[in-house]
Amino acid sequence: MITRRNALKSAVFASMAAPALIQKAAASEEAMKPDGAPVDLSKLERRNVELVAPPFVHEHEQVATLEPAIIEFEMTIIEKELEIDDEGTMLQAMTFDGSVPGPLMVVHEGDFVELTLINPESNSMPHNIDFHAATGGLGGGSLTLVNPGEMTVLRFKATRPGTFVYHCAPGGPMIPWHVVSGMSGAIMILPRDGLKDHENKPIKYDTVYYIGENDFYIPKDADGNYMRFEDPGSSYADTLEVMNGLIPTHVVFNGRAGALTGDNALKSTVGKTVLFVHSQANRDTRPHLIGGHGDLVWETGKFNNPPERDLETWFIRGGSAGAALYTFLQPGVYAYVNHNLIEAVNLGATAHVVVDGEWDNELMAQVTEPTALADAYKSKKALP
Ligand SMILES: [Cu+2]
Repeated sequence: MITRRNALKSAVFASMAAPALIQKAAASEEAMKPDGAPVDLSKLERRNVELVAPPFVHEHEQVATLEPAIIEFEMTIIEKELEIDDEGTMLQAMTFDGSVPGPLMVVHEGDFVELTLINPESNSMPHNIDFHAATGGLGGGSLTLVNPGEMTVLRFKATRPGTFVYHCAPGGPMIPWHVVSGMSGAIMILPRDGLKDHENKPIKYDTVYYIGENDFYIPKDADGNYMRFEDPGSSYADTLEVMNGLIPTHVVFNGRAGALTGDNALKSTVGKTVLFVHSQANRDTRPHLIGGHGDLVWETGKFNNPPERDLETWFIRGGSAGAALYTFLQPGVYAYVNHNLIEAVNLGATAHVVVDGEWDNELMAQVTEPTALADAYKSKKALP
């Protein structure tokens, strides 16, 4: 049996693999290019950005008007119990900055991301961060492992434009467990001159919504009721058993079933353009906007590739973040779902977008409202 103590030990063992030499180099302001030319980061401007909980995103420029800079972010890792559905099912969650998913960071290609990562004394586990956008050091994972009561600062250069997952990866079986406990988020690295369409023409969005999808694995007791645990460590053994069966009990957007429906529905207006950034750090998914489309979709999320057009459903590979741009043409309530409809409807992966505006009768009209079948039709089709 894997106890909490063993779980902690394996995570701490993983931390010992981090070479001290790399840590030292990472702490220096004097970086070196591959050709040996020094890069003096002390000359770069520093800009501090306050992160915002999803589905919202901090203010940012789409086309960079300023020179590349060091963009400072701060995240506090918070272990806390979260309710994940309307039935009161509880998860011993581990979070970046208190939200599931963690906040979306937005920078431009050529900027330096400098993250202060804080693991407060009140937590019970070591944590770290692996940025899929970063190069080397296990995405930063080998340089950022912090025990409760510690902090660390990681800097990496944003070299590839696109949407990328970040997640906790503290070593061994701790990696999938921390990820399915909520420790993932995304970063969007915009080209300095902004997004381009399939013809390489500049395009803009009015709003970004960040949707992080999670698969949860909540153990059941002998009576078939979801179990509740005192702390993350005591949930580990039972949770691992469900995880290894690969069948999630919940598949949700933004940390709980119903997180983005009802009063929390996303909002837009006819004529407005929304960029949906969708991440899944662990498992494949297939977003679909019921009644709408993906006008331009970067299915793999990487802006150096031309976007696909007019998609009905797009595929987000587990461990990646994609981006879909859509201009709303009709008012109404749209469901944004994972189009495995069992996961959408029964397990929780549904969001709503409430759109204001004028109905376009050319695009769609109710020619006859539902009404009793007329006798003429019955005889024509030989119906009873
Ligand atoms: Cu963690």
